[in-house]
Amino acid sequence: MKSKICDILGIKYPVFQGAMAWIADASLASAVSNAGGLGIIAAGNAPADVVREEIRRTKELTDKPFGVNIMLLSPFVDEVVDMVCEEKVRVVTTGAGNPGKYMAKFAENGISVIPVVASVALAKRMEKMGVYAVIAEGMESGGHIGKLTTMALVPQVVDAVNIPVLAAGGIADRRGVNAAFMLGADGVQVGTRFLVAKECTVHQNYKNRILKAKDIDTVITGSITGHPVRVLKNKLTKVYLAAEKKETGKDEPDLGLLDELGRGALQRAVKDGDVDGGSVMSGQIAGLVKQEETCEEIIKDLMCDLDKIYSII
Ligand code: TUI
Repeated sequence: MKSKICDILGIKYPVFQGAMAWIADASLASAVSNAGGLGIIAAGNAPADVVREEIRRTKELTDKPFGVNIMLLSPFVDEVVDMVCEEKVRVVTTGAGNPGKYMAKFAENGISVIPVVASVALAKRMEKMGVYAVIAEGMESGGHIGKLTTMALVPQVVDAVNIPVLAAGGIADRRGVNAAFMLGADGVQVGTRFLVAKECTVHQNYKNRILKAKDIDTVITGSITGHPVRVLKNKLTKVYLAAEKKETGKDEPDLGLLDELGRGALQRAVKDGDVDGGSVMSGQIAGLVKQEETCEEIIKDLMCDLDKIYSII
């Protein structure tokens, strides 16, 4: 079994680093790419110039392939799409939506598009639009999530499409990687474990929360607003979940209050280290993540013995 992903993208290991908004910058992405995986810069909600700067820094820090993730709920999507084309980024992953309206532009610029999908229907639609591969992401993941688990989603997507499938959600060690390959995936995307990488510039308080998290420590906020987000439980989630339940008299939750509570919350946790009042996005697998390591150590550990088992490398 040879992973199709590696040959075409020019990477050594079929491991993508999950795009984490405000977190996945040039430092993390270049370290992952230098270690043989695919480092990914997260555009998140940032304007194009901020992301351009990270792309240029990454080009200085690595000569290996890397990607940019475009978060489709961002108000800056259009300008970020134009900018990744100008910067001749080779791989674009997308999240939190359907990248359909940008596909022609990506194709004109020779960009390989790899969208995150949370359902078979979207995977099939994406295949028809000519994407290079899909990332089937289960709801074990941190951040914005769909409804299905990795175990249920990945094999159904694998059977439904004829393009490579990467598995994401709940994968943080070689057992998870093996399981993904058993489900028919051609590669994996890993987020939470790279959050505590030595090269990851997230605030140390955030890393410490991940390192001490237990299996049952995440909750899902935002179900009511249609944008469910998995985060570690803290003071903010207590208030937020209570506000989601609270009725305003019109039999509706107080959407204004929810908006206010959520605004800037991720940035507060990532940059200021406010892990009580901020949003600490994390996958369910955080309980397995016990030490800070370099990206090279993480990738070697994820891939350990896999080459012998599947001769994928
Ligand atoms: O996008 C993510 N994870 C994210 S984005 C993010 S920033 C954010 N903050 C607050 C609210 C919302 C976003 C933090 N984490 N993962 C990829 C992902 N995409 N997960 C699920 C999906 C998805 C869900 C539904 C993709 C497409 C979709 O349907 C689109 C359609 O039109 O059918």
